[in-house]
Amino acid sequence: MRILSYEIKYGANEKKLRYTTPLDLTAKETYQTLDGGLVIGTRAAEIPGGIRLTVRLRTDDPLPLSMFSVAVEQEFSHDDRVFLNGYQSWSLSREAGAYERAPGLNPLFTPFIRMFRLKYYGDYFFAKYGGGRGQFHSYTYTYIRSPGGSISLAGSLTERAGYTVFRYDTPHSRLFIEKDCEGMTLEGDTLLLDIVLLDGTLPEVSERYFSMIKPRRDLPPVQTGWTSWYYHYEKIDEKIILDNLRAFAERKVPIDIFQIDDGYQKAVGDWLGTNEKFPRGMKPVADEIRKAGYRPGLWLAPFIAEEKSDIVRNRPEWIKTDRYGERIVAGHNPFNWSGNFYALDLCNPDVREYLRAVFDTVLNKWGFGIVKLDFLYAAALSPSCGRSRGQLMTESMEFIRECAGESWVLGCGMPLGPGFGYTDFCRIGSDVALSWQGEHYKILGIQTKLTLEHFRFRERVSIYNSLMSTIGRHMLNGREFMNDPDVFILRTPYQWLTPDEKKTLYLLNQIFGGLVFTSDNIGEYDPEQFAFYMKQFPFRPKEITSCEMDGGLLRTEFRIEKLEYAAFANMGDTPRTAGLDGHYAEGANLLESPQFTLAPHETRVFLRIPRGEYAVIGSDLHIFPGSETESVQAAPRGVTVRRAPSNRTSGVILLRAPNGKKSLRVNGKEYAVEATKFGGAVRVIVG
Ligand code: 9PG
Repeated sequence: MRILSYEIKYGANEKKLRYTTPLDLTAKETYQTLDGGLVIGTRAAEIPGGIRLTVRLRTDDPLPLSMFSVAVEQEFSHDDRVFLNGYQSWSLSREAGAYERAPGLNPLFTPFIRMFRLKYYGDYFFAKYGGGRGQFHSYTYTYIRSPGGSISLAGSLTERAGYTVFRYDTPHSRLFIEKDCEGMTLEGDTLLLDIVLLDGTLPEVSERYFSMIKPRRDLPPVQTGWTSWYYHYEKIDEKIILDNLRAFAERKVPIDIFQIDDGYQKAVGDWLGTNEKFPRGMKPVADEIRKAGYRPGLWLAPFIAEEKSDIVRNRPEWIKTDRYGERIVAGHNPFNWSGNFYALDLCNPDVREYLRAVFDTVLNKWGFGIVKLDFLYAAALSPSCGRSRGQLMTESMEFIRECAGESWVLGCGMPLGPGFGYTDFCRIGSDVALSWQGEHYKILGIQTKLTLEHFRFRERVSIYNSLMSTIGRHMLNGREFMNDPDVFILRTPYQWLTPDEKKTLYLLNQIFGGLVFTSDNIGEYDPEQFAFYMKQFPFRPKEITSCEMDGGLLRTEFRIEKLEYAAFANMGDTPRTAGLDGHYAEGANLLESPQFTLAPHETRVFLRIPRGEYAVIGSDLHIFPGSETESVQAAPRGVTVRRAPSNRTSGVILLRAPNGKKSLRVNGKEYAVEATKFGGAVRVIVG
């Protein structure tokens, strides 16, 4: 990547001004005074593995800034891949071929798109969608992956002055690093741009880049749990919640969080009152959850209010308006809500005071220990108060943290960059649907094959869409927040997934997620489903060492402490073959250089058989064989294998026996040593 020049557009003395200036990085610092007294300073510094470029602006009189862009020269080969980070949590984020097309919403469906205000869920109403080959953009960070696997990353260290948009034009060998500064008024000193360009492997550049971003938060440990949304949706009541809670408590399932989603509140916006389905209010429910040993969680959408809410009816001045005085619509949901929902005006001190009271009530009076904050993008739909969208979003996230104190926040529907350092957990993909591609639409009463994929709606509810971002954004997990990949589904009723699809969603969420929930009523599971569900415990952090997509086939390698795994997922609709070199275990089956065919939407996980005496070389107690075991201790009187306390499954652990042993005493029982493909082993029966 070679930085060429910058371009700036602003207003001064009633004129629109525009400058383009070459950027000479051999000069460490440059200063230039432009018309209207605007001073622009650039600074380039070498950092380990790359460079850091900062751009500062200074003006005594307020000046409107309308555009800032840095042009970078970069040659793209046809085999290069480019990571495109979507606008907000739900927006598809994936690697694209350097010469692919990624056009905006499909104009064929304009009436529907208008009716449901789909534009406002994404960036379609303000971003540039060229639609030509190699014309696409990425928010806050991006990288180019060359065929050998080397990575060139470009990332912003702060979105405080506005979203940083990496806009590609690959046929013209260009990458433009732009600030979305619409609506921004400059005054005093502004750190406009602070970016790094880094080269290395994906784990290397991720580690360097994300560790430089400020503010930083100490992140919580990985979490498992339950949420009410993806089974009952808004049709929850106290009984449904407590029935589900009982199913976990009776079986002593060691989840961490039990979260109530949308459906308890009086209306979206009216958070201080519950509806008739929660006649005792929320405190008694939170208390029961705590009594069962779980952390109670509650869903809120603090920046919006729906049509029928008291806020919309009685506090019209709390709703943000555009320059024509029209209320700003954040979306339209006639299904579970009352139609339009509107953005609150966070510049209004009364709105802030109300939200402080809401957080105080939910966290301190009702006693919830984590809040899922949804539709956060609504804080920054339109520039206002002299601030760009990214500025508004960053300040809103700062406000959220102020309201929540040290309580855990799970961000959702959130532009990610501005939330870095403010949330503990964050949704990093779309909602899952109850089928692989989401709903097929009926048009004029006729069932079609059309899904929102045909609309090119990147925020669409779909398992495929969700998983693509779970894979694409995995590097954020444990660095900026703990990734929430959305729920997995193992149940039988009310879903339309094949067994392979259920397993893929389960395994990929467990590999790449830092907070993994389900909405299943585990009391409805048959014994086989329950056993499979229990094989997630203990849920341990993963270190992803490689992750590559090859035309719909995912191949990833990761570590759980010292154990090494490889997983393959066929995200495509036709069978794919794959293979591994070396010694692997799939469950308790030992395999030499396995070669296999993956059915559409199928995933398989393999443990690389570790070396050493008394190593666990296979196990069917856990979806990641071997990670159920905490320690193996060998003493003259026998071997002790200790499982993690949360692992309660039954099955076998394959333990390597040292050379020359005929039998081995393990956990007080004598086992014959069997000859396996890879030497002597004992088959320890557990449970
Ligand atoms: C509650 C839900 C759940 C869910 C959230 C969010 O693009 N869309 O139209 C769209 C609408 C709703 C939505 C996601 C996308 O769901 O992600 O987990 O909390 O709200 O209403």
